[in-house]
Amino acid sequence: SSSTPWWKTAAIYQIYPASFKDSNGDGIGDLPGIIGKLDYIQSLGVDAIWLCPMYDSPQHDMGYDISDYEAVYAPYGTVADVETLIAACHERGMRILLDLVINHTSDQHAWFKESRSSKTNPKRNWYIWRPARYDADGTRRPPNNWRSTFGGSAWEWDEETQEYYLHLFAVQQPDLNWELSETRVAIYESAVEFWLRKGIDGFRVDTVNMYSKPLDFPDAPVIDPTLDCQPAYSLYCNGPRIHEFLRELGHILQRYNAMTVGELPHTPRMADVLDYVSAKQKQLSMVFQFDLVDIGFGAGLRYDTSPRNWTLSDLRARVARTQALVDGSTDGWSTTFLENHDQARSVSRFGCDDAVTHPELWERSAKMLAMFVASLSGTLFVYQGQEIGMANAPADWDIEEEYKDLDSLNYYNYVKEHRRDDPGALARAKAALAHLARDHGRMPMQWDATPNAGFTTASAKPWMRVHDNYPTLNVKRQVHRPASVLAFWRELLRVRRANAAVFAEGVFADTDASNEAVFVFEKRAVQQKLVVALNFTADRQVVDLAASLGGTYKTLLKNYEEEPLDALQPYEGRIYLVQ
Ligand code: TEU
Ligand code: CA
Repeated sequence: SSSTPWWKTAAIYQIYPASFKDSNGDGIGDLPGIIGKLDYIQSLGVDAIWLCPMYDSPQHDMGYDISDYEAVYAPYGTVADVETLIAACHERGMRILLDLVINHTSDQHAWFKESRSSKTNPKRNWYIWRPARYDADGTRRPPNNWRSTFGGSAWEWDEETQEYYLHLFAVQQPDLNWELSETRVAIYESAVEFWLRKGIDGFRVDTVNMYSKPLDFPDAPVIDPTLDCQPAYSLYCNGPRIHEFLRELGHILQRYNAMTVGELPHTPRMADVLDYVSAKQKQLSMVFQFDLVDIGFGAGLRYDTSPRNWTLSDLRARVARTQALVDGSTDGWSTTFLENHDQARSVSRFGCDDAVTHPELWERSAKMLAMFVASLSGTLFVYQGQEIGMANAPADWDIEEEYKDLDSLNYYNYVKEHRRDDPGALARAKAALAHLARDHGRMPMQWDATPNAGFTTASAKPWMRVHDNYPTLNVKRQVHRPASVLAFWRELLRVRRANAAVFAEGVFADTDASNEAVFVFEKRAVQQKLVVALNFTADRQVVDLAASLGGTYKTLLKNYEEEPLDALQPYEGRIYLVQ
């Protein structure tokens, strides 16, 4: 209907500027590179793009450490290039979202430089400063035991002014103090309205549930006694004033009719999620919930885990829990996604990623996972390279040499230093990172089979190494081949759009929650239903689809020719429409 917002049934393509396309041979992707590929993006059939941070930044955390909200990181281009990109998207009938990172700034932002300059500076309280605690013997300790997301204490001592500042992420990412209305107004003016006035259509909102801290800063319970500081998500996520702040931000966004997708980690209760996205609350349009992609991570340190440490029954329980928000029983909305710049590649986590020696299994599993994510309800997000089945870095790549993410490297160095007595520790850390590191999603986009995969010029040194498999796995090889992963995604997005009521808004039901090999689920709409059958294993599985398919049905999508109702081949997937 005319009152349905554009974004509910949309597919949105996420771009990581450093790794998408380099236009000038410096080895770093850039805005002109993106502009030159907009026809390709449009040809996929997506409605919008989300551009990861392109703001000025010292790049300790790939631009999530912003030193100036109103300027662009010079290697990416200029503000004028962003204006050109906005216009070029709109000319093609696509919308554009920017990334809004307002939990913290860079320590090189002018606001923080002032704040740390003295205790009496007018911007001192724009960040979160606290005195030390002292033990009886005079040992200095941080205000509490919180651990930062990237390791070590969440508090950094400032020699100059003899206080600690809070950083939930890297040391170079001090948390803003949202308690002060003066600070909030400055954030809205600089980070939010500066770009809304340029005509963007909305924001992906970073760490949207962390702005309101409990002001007594309680210690986190000790969940791992071997760590000197503790994960404290449940204390700083979803804090006391968070919804007041987001309603305030919402007033501004509504003036521009801007759409928002908030990043909502560590929020397991669906009632809490609904508070952010309920239409009558007027806070966010939708959120990213991490229930599904967090599967297989460790509870204390995220990478304290082993590869493929998940079960299908756990995965389907996470799907069922999150789909309940978008089944029409609430006035809220959410997303469906398997990849982003913080995740390893989905074919490596859930399928077969060996495109060179097992091309058939790789291709089938990439298509099966595409059917999986696209047939769930919610706004669909596709991450660059996912549409061609890009894979994790080879497991034998040297971590210290090739990985760039501070999260990976901090973890690796922590294990090296603190677990010397445990002979297997380093090998386990390597295996976990080879499977789950954020680096895997950040490798250069593979455009063709020329040196450097067409990401940059042949003689350039790309900022991150190009995957060894690029001669086999690249856009050029797939773009005109009807059986390719890329062609499959285009058809899938077309079919999803044509049947949006059941694909994007249908009611999910699992058919056999304890099955550890095959995931068969239904999606119901008023007139029709989907039956989606997915084999998550590399073996043939016996199934009984006839029971679910009663009535007239047709096959909308599949990744094998034959379609017997009593068996699924390795990584086979089918989507049936039942009327
Ligand atoms: O991520 C925030 C977040 O909570 C996590 O998903 C985080 O990436 C993960 O737990 C770390 O291993 C956002 C951005 O997406 C991420 O790239 C940034 O590093 C982070 O915020 C800090 O701005
Ligand atoms: Ca460049």
